[in-house]
Amino acid sequence: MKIVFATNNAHKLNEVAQVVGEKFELVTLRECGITEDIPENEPTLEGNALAKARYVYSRTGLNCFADDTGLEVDALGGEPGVRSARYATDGHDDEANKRLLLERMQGVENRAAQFRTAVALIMDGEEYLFEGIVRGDIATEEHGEGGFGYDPLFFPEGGAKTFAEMSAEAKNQISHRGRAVRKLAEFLQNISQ
Ligand code: ITT
Repeated sequence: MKIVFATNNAHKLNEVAQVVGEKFELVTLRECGITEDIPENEPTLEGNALAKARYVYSRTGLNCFADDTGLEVDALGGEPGVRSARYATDGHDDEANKRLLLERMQGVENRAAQFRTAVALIMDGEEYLFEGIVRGDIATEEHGEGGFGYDPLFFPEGGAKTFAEMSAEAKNQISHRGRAVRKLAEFLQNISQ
């Protein structure tokens, strides 16, 4: 089954391709001729994921899904949340975002946080949502070179390694995106049988 994954983030594409394996052929935005940035102005992760999927569906008519992810920090009242990409600046400045997070968390004892992913699927015009969450803790400094975004600052599930210190497979096993995309893959498999 061919399905469009509406993302411009190559790291996400690799992670998701690994989870869905051979079962689905992922079509990229570029392959559908969509090169412009898709607006993400909704107040929730679910709203943004749906907005991205609707944009692609209306342009291509192809079955598609999109994800929106946020890092939700307990001591910051769930921030940066839906604003995770634009936390420090208007753009996707990962370095500035991590610096600002460390600054806001300086001296804060409660370091509990979660990554949350909302996946929106549009299949034959019907809309579906899937969610994946991983709880963890915010580090006091960066650890590791792998992953992307906030990964060097997040210790998942009480572990001693950040996502940036784990292999892609190990991250996918327990990550927000791995969990949400496995639900999506199961759903797609059930309806295609
Ligand atoms: P899209 O094209 O799919 O929209 P994006 O990079 O804009 O790609 P998001 O809006 O979902 O993706 O990302 C929000 C922010 O959260 C952004 O700063 C990412 O770097 C960060 N992020 C997303 N997934 C992450 C993950 O698995 N680990 C660490 N940071 C992540």
